[in-house]
Amino acid sequence: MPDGLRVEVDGPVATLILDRPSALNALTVPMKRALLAALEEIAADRSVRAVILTGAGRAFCAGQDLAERDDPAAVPLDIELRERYNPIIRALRSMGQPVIAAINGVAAGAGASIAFACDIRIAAEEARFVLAFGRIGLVPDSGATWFLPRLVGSARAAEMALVGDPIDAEQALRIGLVSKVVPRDELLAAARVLADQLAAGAPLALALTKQALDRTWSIDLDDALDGEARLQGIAGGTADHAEGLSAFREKRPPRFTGT
Ligand code: LHQ
Repeated sequence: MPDGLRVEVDGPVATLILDRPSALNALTVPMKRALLAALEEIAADRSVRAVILTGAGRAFCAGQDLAERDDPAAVPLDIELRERYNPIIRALRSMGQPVIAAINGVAAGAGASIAFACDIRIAAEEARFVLAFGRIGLVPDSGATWFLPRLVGSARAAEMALVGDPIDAEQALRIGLVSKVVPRDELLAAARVLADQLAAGAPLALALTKQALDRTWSIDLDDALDGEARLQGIAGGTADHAEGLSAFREKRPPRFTGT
């Protein structure tokens, strides 16, 4: 693929594969554009109910392509972030469908940040996370400083961000950065099992659940309780809620339609 991203849609599951294995899927401008466009397209496609994000070859993603930064025409870093990285992070959080990061190998720099921004992370035994920013005199970006303390707590986040030592898959599992570790050749199958499970869920309820979880970081308990009641009012009015109740009564699996 010339833009370094493959998109495979199989039934209700879209798999996005960062595909520049010779450079460990380091992100170029065309890849970032393609990734954002794919996320926006999927967000608007009601037939896609779950997303898997993974990398080709031995890496998940090595972050920004550093060779690209040597180009005298490269835009300043703050512009690069505002215009190319931040929209990807926002798209991952605002899309209704759950996104599973299937971390097949090293996730470094903004590659780690993108994994942090996904809803669920599962990893191959070979996976590792490297907050590589400090080594090149930069600060963690693309949401890393926001997601990491929330995922692993402030003490571990500070160590990862300031020291920058790689965190291997076993450690990542122990500190709650990933929820499952499997052998590499089983990773995509494990991601697919999870994606199918999510794809069988009620799409609107899943989208509202994402919203509710994200909101909790900036509100107090009273606001959370009010917010849950508001979202439940919406979910309670859907055909999927009625279908869920019918399926329970009839002792059969529900068939959700996203309405
Ligand atoms: C790479 C890269 C890479 C190009 C490996 N670029 N080629 C946002 C705003 C704008 C600008 C600045 O950045 C940001 C956010 C960021 O993402 S900053 C952080 C950028 N990423 C890094 O600093 C990570 C750099 N890479 C590494 O530290 C290592 O490659 C890791 C730890 C990822 C993997 O190490 P190894 O497994 O030992 O692999 P390797 O180093 O031998 O890499 C294999 C090849 O991939 C090699 O090419 P070659 O032609 O020699 O085989 C590397 O040059 C290439 N590569 N990362 N980011």
